[in-house]
Formats: sequence, structure tokens, C-alpha cells
Amino acid sequence: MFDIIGDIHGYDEALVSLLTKMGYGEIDGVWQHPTRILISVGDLVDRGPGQRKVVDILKTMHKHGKAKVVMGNHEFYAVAWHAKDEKGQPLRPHTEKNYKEHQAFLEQADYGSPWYLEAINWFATLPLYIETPDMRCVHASWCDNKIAVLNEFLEPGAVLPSELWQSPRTFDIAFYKALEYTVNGPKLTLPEGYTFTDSAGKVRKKVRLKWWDLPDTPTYRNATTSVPNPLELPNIPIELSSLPSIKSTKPIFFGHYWMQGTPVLMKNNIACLDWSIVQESGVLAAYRFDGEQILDDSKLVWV
Ligand SMILES: [Mn+2]
Repeated sequence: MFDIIGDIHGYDEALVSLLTKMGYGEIDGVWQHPTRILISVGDLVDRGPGQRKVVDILKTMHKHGKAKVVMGNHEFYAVAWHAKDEKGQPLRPHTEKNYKEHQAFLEQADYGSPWYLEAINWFATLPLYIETPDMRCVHASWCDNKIAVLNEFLEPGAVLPSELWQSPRTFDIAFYKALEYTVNGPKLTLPEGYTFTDSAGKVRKKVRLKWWDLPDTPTYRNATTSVPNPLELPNIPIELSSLPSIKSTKPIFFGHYWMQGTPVLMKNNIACLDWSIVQESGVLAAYRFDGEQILDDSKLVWV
């Protein structure tokens, strides 16, 4: 069965500690478990000190059938930083903000080096989601309708079509919305005049929707997440034209959301595995999944 691990962001020591804690070992250069497969929900890179090592460990495990890796927004951005559109412009604009977010990877990877190009080529082959008869894994959010839109475009194995990286303008807006929703999560724009300050001190107008647990009467304050002081948000109802729809109760595993505190399940069939290893107080977490349809907090492990 699967050990599903949250966002690693280049923290190689935490990755090795967590693998070791779960009974994985390095044999002939390949980290592996005698009976289990690792699944990463993405965001291997950006921020941390050991991004090359993290990519090397996961890429090697993947090559030997010991791990699967879902594409995170940071892998998407990494490919989009390098890829050029029809007009020769990078898909991800090389703005100062985007550069700062990606700088550590570009430096550690030695931009343009053979290692860098191999990593980018591998990132481009990562699936947007993994679905088995027992569960679903995605980087940021699962919505049946959005997955259905993506499936019209994706290659077998839920991989982005290679034409996307050469001819991005030929793809439909509906495709990009579904892609954004799945890899980056749904966001709401606050009403005119409202902003909030995020945990990094940045003032923002768009707020993340808590898609996995929406209240019956959603408001900007109670249906959103990642806001240090929710009192900054207006407590007025939101009209959600396309509420996330999740038809089955099959467990969903995701990352992306920088959860704080001791890892717990979001619901008995939904687990966020990003517990903020990037932050001083954060941990790297995983869920040890054995096919159960009702998840159990005691199967969360972390370092
Ligand atoms: Mn992410």
C-alpha cells in the first residue's frame, strides 16, 4: 500500500528522517520499502536547502517503481519558467516576484545545466492526480467537475499534454481554470475595499477557499483558510456559482495548504499532508494508507 507524503520543498534531511521512520532504506542508491510505495503530493522544490537531493531521491525511487509523484504548483512553475511560448516568451513571466520564489531552485540546480534540464523534463511528465479504486491524490484540490474538464486534455496517466509547453495559447480558458483549481486550489477575490495580511506579511485580495469543509452558509470568513487573522475578512455570505463537487466518499489526499500545529485529518476521508516543513515550527508529514475508506488520525506520521 501507499505512504503518502506532503510538500517537501527541498528539505532533504526531513525527507530522509521520515523515510527512515517509516521503515524505508537506501539499497543500491534507491530509497525503498520492502512492501510499500511512496506517493508525493508534489512541491518537491523551491525554498529549502536540499532541493537537488530531494529531486534525486524521488526521481530515482520513481524510476525504480518505488514512488509516484503528483505535480505540485512549484513543479508546474518550474517547467513554465523554462518553457517558451509561440512568441518565444517564457510561460511563467520572469518577474522579480516569480524569480524570488524560484531563485533557490535555479541556483541549486545550476540553471541550464544537464541536471536542471533533466529535472525539468521529469517534472513535465508528472501526473496532475493519482486515482486508484481506493483513493485519490492531488496537489491542491479535488473537484469532480474540474477533473472531468482536465481529462478532456490530459494524456494517459493524467499527464499534461506536451503541446501545452509549446503552444499554450491553443488551450481553452476552461482548461486553465480547471488546472489552476487542481494544482493551486480555488481562490475568492474579496469584496471591494477588503484585504488581509498573510503569514509572510503580504497584503492580499484573494483568499483561499476551504474546499474540503465548506459550511452550509459560507461566508468570506468561515469558508476560507490560510488567513492569520480571519477577523480581517468580511463576515458576509458568498455566492459560490461552482461549489466544489465531490461525488464519492473515497479518501482524498492533498498538500499545498501550509497547515499549522499537530497533524490531524481534515475529515475522516480527507487528509491534508502539508504541515509546513518550511516553517520553524512545521513538520514533514505522511499518511500510511492501507486501503481503508475511513481514515485514522493514528496513521499520520511526521518528523
Ligand atoms: Mn503548493
